[in-house]
Amino acid sequence: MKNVLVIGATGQIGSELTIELRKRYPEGKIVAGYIKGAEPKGILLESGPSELADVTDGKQLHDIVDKYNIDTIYNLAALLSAVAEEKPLLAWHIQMDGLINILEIAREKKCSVFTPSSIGAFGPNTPKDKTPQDTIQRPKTMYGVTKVATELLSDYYFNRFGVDTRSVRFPGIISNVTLPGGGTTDYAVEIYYSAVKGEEFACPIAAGTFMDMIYMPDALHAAISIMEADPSKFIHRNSFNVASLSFDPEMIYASIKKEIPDFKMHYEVDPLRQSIAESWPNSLDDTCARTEWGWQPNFSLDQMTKDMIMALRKKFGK
Ligand code: AKB
Repeated sequence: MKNVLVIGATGQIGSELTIELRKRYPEGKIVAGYIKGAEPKGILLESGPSELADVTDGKQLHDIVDKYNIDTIYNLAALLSAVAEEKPLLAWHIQMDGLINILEIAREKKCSVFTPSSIGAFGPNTPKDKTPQDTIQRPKTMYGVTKVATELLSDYYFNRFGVDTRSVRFPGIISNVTLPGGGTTDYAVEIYYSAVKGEEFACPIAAGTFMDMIYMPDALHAAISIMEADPSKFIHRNSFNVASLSFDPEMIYASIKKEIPDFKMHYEVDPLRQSIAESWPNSLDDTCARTEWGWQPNFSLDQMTKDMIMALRKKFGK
C-alpha cells in the first residue's frame, strides 16, 4: 500500500484515516477524495493531495487512479442507516453503483479495495449474542441490503477476477474529530458532546438496547491492518466481524458520570432508530478476524470515555 485513494475522505472515518495513512506511508501519495460541498480543510487539505472523487462518476475515479498510480482504494462513500431509510434510492446509487465503478477500475488497474461492511448487514433473525462470522444475513434496512450486496459483490470480484477486496463489519464508530451523520449508533458520539458542553442529553435509543461499538483509533487500526495483512491466512475476505465494545445507553451514561458526575440524560426514543437498533446484533463474535489476521482492539469503554472527554474539552475549550 503506497499510493492510496480515500473516497469519502472528509467523512467521519475518512477524515482520520487519511491523516493516519499519510503518517504511516510518508513516501506514498495518499489522496483525499471528496465530493462537492464537502471539501477538505485545515490539516486534511494541507498534509497531502486532494481530488474531487464522486464515487458515482467512474471516469473521474479512473483519472485519479491513473494520475497518482493508485494501488489501494478505501471506499468510504455511504449513506448511514437512518438516512438511507429516508433516501433508499440514493443509498443504493451511492453504495452499489459506486462500488461497481470502483471494482471495475480495481480489476483493470490491479488495485486492492477496502469497502466497509457493518453490523447493519445483520437482521432480526440473526443470532443476537456473539453473532457468528458466517450466519443468517437478512437485514430489514436499505443500508443493510447494500452492505450484504457489497460483501457478495466484493467476494465475487475476488473469486472471479482476482481483485484483492477486503473488508470488516464495523460496529458504531465513536470519534471526536468529525461527527457521523444519519446513523443509528450516532447517539454514542453525541452523548459525549452533550456531556462536555454541559447539556442534558436526550437519548434516542432505549435503555437495554445493546449494540457493538468501537473507538476510532481501534477502527483505524482494523482498516489499516486488514489491508496490510498477509492474505495467505484468509479464509474469509468480505467481510470480517470485528468486535470491541458492546453497551446500552445506561452503560455509556454510567461511564461518563464517573468523569462528569452532574451529567444528566433522559430518553426521547426515536422510533426509526430504535427499530433499526433492535434488528441488529447485541455483540459480534470476531474470532475469525483474530485468528486470520491478528485483530485485537485496545480501548475499553472507560478508557474511551476518558480519552473522548479529554479531546472534546480541548476542542471546545472547556
Ligand atoms: C450506523 O449506525 O448506520 C452506522 C453503522 C453501525 O454502520 N454507524
